[in-house]
Amino acid sequence: MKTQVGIIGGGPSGLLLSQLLDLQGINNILLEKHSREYVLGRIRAGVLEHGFADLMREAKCGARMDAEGEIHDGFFIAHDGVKDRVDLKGLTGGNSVVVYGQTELTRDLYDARAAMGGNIIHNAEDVKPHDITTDAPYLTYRNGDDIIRIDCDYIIGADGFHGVSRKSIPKDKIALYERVYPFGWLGVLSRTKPVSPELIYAKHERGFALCSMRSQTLSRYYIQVPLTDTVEDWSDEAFWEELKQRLPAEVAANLETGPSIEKSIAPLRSFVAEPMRYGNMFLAGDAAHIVPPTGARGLNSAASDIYYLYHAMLDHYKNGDDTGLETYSQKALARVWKGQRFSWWMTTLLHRFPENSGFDDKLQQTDLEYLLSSEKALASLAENYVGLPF
Ligand code: FAS
Ligand code: PHB
Repeated sequence: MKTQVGIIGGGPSGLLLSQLLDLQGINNILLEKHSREYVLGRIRAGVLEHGFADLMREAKCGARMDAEGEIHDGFFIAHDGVKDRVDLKGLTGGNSVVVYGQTELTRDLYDARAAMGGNIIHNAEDVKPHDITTDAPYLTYRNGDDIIRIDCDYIIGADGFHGVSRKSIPKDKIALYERVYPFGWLGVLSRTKPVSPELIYAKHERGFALCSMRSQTLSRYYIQVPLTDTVEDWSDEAFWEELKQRLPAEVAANLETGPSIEKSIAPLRSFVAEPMRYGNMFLAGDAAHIVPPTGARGLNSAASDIYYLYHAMLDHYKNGDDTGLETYSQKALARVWKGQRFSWWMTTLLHRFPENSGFDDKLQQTDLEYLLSSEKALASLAENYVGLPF
């Protein structure tokens, strides 16, 4: 088979790029190792920057997001028994975020690809990029006993943190930067009314908590847990009790509890691979970078990679201009690192670090008090949270 762009990975990054390119008549084939149902079974992000929402609309995949997603003009920071509102709209001159689950966004992308007859191959086993540094790179994958070859101009590694693309780059050609946090997030999805109309990020001596949602009947909650904890350690009752203890009393009193329909623990790490290009292979999304979800940057950082890659491919195929491709890694990383900084800062501000000294704890509390007392500090938080310009 031959195509212009070969994409590894059918998560949000790969799907969004595939859709945008197809709309411009740029041929692409996407290889996903799992089934569509398996991919849609993952519960992940929930907050979209306004830039990502615009990109979904440009990809003609924004209708359900606009109909069912919720515009949030602010969120709360709970601490010391009270909660303070961060007025995103007021602090950014009118910008907001869209609360819309990654699962639904991915479903919309799959539906749009199917409607356009997009070439998406599921259950593609042993996908491998070949001749990456030549002008004739190609992909292979296994289908039963057959090895299928796909010749392409470019390969996009959108295969997430555990994918094959980044690992196909020689170790002396890539630099890895990482910070692993000494805790994870235990997440619960429940068919309950959200406790608050806007998200609540809670700093508490027992640990961080987050109250989020997917709709007015579907709530998403998280609590910080030690890395040694397993899902089996946490009954629904134990989870709800711990969450209540970390929230201000008036919030806890209104918490509607119910059976968990999904419960999982995600480790937290900051990770960046540089550069995001090797030969004619480009890395995008979690294949190149991971953030702790505190700042809701993960999915949004993937979107900005796709924005840059999409315009670079457009300039190459429509105008014969390769500037975008040549500057992709540098431009994408400039924004990725700003997302890394913000996610690290939000995580450091709001989580309990067991190894902190008394001095560290005092600094952390002072950081929060300064933030909540300074319009300029809040404006900086807000402009990062709604999304810096692409
Ligand atoms: P993805 O990992 O979503 O998709 C990569 C795809 O490539 C997958 O479908 C995988 O099956 C496929 N693949 C992998 N290896 C392959 C191979 N060899 N061949 C073919 N296909 C292959 N972000 C937030 O903003 N907020 C959150 O709360 C949040 N929670 C998260 C919880 C978890 C457990 C995880 C893992 C991530 C979370 N994220 C969160 C980040 C997440 O939303 C990512 O940023 C987002 O999924 C990035 O999308 P992709 O880059 O498409 O990577
Ligand atoms: C979520 O709803 O899953 C969510 C929201 C905001 C975050 C992280 C996760 O910062």
